[in-house]
Amino acid sequence: MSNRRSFLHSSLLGSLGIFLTKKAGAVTRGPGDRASHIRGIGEVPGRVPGHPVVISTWDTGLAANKGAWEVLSRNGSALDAVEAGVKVTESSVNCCVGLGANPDRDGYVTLDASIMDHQFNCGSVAFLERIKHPISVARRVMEKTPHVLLVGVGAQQFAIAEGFPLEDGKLSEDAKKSYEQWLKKSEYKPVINIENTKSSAFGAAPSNDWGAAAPARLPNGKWNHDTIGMVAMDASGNLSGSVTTSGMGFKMRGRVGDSPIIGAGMFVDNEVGAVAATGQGEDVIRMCGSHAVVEFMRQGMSPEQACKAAVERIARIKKEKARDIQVAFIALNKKGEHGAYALQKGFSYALKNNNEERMVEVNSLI
Ligand code: SD4
Repeated sequence: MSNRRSFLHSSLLGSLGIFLTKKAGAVTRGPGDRASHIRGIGEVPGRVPGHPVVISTWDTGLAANKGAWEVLSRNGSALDAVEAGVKVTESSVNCCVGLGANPDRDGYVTLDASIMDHQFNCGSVAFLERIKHPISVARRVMEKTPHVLLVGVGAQQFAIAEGFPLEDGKLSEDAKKSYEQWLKKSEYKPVINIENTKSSAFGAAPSNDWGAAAPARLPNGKWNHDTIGMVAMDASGNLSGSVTTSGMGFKMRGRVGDSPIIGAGMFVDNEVGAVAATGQGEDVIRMCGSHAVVEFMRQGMSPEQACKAAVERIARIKKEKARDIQVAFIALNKKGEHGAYALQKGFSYALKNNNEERMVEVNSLI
C-alpha cells in the first residue's frame, strides 16, 4: 500500500515536473530521455522542422509580413514574429488599425488585441484606450499575469505599470472628419470593407454590401481597414497567432469584438494549425470561429476547406442576413499549408515565405 502510494506520489510529481519545467522552457528531450515518450501540450511527435511562413489579413499584411519576416528569417520564434509583424500595422500612419482609427459612437478610440503561442499560452486586451501597441500589452498579460484577458481601465493601468506610454487620446485628423460626418446621422451601420487585390492595392473601384463605396484605400491614401490578423510558423515548426484592431467604427461604447476572444478571433493548436478571423466580430464570436476552423483541420480538411466550413456555418446561422456582413478566416496548418475563405468576395491575404511574397485572392461563398 505504502509502495503504491509512493509510486503514485512520485509519478504525479514526475509528470507535474515535466509540465512545470516545460512551461519554464527548460526541458529538452532526446530519444534517449526516459520521459521523451510523454508529450507535453503543444508538442508534436516526430515534428520535422519546417520552412518559416507567415500570412496576414488584407493588403496591409504585406508590410506586416515584412516585419514578421525579419524575425522568422533569423530563426526567431513565431511568437516574436506575430508580435513584431502586427506592430508594424499598429504604428503605421497609413493604416486605421491603431490609435488613428475611427472612434466609437462617443468619440473614443478603443482597441482590442490577442496573441497566442504554440503551447496554449495566450493573452488579450479589450476596450483599451490611449495605448499605441495593444498587441504588446496582450503579450505582457500572457507572460506576466495569471490571466488571459484584461479590459478597459484595468488593462490601461496594467499597460502603464508595464511602461507603455499613455498617448494623448486625440482623434487623428481623418478619424475626426469621419466622426463628424457620422454624427450627422449617428446611425450604427458597420461598413464591411471589401477589397480586391486587383481593385484596391492596384487601383480600381471596390464596393461593399451596403452598396456604398468602401475603398481599400481612402481618398487620402490611408488603408480602410480596422483589423490585422496574422499567423506564422517558425523554422522549428511552431505556430503562433496575433490580432489587433480598433474594432468596428462608431460601435457602442464598451463594445468588444472577436479579436481579443481566444478561439473566436484567433486560435492556435500547435498539433493542428493556427487561424485568425476578420469581419463582423459578433458573428465570429457566436460560433467560436477560429477554434472551429482548427477543429475542421483536425478532422482532415485543408486550410481553405476548413475556413469554408466555418464561413458556411456562419451563413447558415445568419440566413438571409448573411448578405449584410463580411467574415473571413485565414489558416495555416502544421505542414505550412495555408488557405482562407470569405463570406463576400474581395477578401485577400498577404503571404510571405522563403520563395514568395504576394497577395492571395480568396474564394467566397457569396
Ligand atoms: C471586430 N473583427 O471588431 C473585428 C473587425 C474586423 O475588418 O475584422 N474588421 O469585429
